[in-house]
Amino acid sequence: MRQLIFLLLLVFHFSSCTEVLPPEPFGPIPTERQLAWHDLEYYMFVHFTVNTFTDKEWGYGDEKESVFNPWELDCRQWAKTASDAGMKGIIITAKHHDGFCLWPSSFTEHSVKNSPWRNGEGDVLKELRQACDEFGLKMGVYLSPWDRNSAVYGTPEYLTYYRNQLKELLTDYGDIFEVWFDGANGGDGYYGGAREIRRIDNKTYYDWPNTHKIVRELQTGAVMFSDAGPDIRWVGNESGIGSSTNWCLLNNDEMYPGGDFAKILGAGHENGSHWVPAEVDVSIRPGWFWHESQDSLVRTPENLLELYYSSVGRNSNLLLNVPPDKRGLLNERDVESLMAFRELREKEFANELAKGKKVTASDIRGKKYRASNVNDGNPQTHWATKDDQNTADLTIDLGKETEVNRILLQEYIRLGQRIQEFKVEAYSGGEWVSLIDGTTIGHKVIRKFPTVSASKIRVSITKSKAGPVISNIELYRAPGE
Ligand code: FUL
Repeated sequence: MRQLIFLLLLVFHFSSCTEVLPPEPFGPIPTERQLAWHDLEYYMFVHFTVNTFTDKEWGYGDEKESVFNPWELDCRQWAKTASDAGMKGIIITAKHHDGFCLWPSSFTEHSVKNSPWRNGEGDVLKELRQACDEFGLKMGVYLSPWDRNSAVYGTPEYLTYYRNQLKELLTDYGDIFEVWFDGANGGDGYYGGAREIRRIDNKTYYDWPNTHKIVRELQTGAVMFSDAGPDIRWVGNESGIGSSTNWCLLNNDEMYPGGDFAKILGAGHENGSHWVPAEVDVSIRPGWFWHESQDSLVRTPENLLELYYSSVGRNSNLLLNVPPDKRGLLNERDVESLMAFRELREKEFANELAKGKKVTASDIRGKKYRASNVNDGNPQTHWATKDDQNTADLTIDLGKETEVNRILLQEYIRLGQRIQEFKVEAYSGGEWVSLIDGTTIGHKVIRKFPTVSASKIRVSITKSKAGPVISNIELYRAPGE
C-alpha cells in the first residue's frame, strides 16, 4: 500500500512538472518602449512654423520672426480634436528645416521669443504639453537635423547646437513618446546670411549614435524614428501606403536617415537583424503645412478610412498630419473630416462576430495555449503550437450562417514576428471558399473581402519561421459591400 501511494505521488509530481514551456522567442523581438508604441496605432502630426504664414513648404531660413503670429493659437483645440478623433498622441515640428523654434530655445534668437505672438513670452511646446496632459495624450517632437537658418550648419559646431536643442526638448517638456528625425538634408539656405548651398554627408555628418545616446539618457521611454530607426522606420512613401508584406525587421546597421532606402522600407527585411517597425506618415492635405489654397483639398472621411486600412491594417502605425492654420487652430474642414472618419471607423468595426465563439485548432502546445485564446478579448493570452508545428490551422465556428467581410489578426509579437504566409477561408454553401492569401501579420493586419455568408472561418498558417503564436482574431460585418 505504501508503495502504491508513493507511486501515485510520483505520477502526480511529474504531471504537474510537465506543464508545457512557453514558446521560445524567435529572431529579434520588440523592446518595451516599442511594444507601447505598437499599441498607440493612430496619432497626430502637427506641422506648424513660419511656413504657415509665408505659404511655403520649406522655409529658406531667412523668415523674420515677426511673421509668426497665430492670433488665436489654442493647443487645447488641437488636443481635443486629436482625442475626439480617437488618436493617442501628437508629434509637433518643434523645429522644421527653416530653423525657427516653437519654443524659446536659449541657443538661438530665431524662435517664438522674438515674435509678436504672446509678446514674445509664448512657448508652443509648453502649451501643447499642458493640453496633451489635459486630454490624456502622449507628446512627441520633430527636430529637423537640417537647419537652413543656422550660420554653423555644415560644421561640427552645428552638432553641439542641435544636441543642445534636443536636450532642451527632452528635459523641459515632460515625457516624450517619440523623437522624429527627418531625412531631408542639405542644400541651399540662408545659413546666417551666407545664402549658399551647403552639402553634408548623411552617412557621417550627424554622428547619430551619439545623438541617440542623449535620447536614451533623457527619455528612456521614447522611441526614435528615422528612415533607418533605431526604433521605428519610415515606410518609404508619404502617401499613406504601408506594404502588405510588412516585416517589423530591418538590417539597419548600414542604414542612416536620408539614405536611398525608400524601396526596401515598405516590406522591411524578412530576416532583418533588428526590430524596427514601420510608421506611415501622411498629411490630411496635399501639403504638410497649412495653405489656404488647399482648404478645399482636405481628405474625405472615406479616403481617411482607406488610409487606415493601408496603414494600421498593414502592421504599421498611422501618423496623420493635421496642420494648424494662421489663426493657430486646426481648420474647421479638417476637424469635420476627422470626426466623420471616426464615425465611419466605428461603424466599420461595430459588429464583431468571433468573440466567444467555439474555436478549434489542428494543434495546440498545451492547455494554456488553447485555440480559444484568440477570441477571448485578452491580448496577453495566445494560441501556440508545438515546437515542430510551423503550419497549423484554426477554425472559428460561428454557430450559424453569418455574413462576414473583414478579418483582423494579431501575432503575439513579444515572441517575435514569425508568420510568413497565411490563408483565410469560409465554409459557405457546404464547401470551403478561399477569401484571402496573405503574407505577414505582426502587430496587426485588417483585411477586407467581399461579404460572404459563412458558418465557419478557417485561418491556416501555411508558412512560418517557427510555430505560430496568435493572440487575437476578430471578424466583422462592415456596412455596405
Ligand atoms: C520630410 C520634410 O522635408 C517635409 O517637409 C515633412 O516634414 C515630412 C514629414 O518629412 O522629409
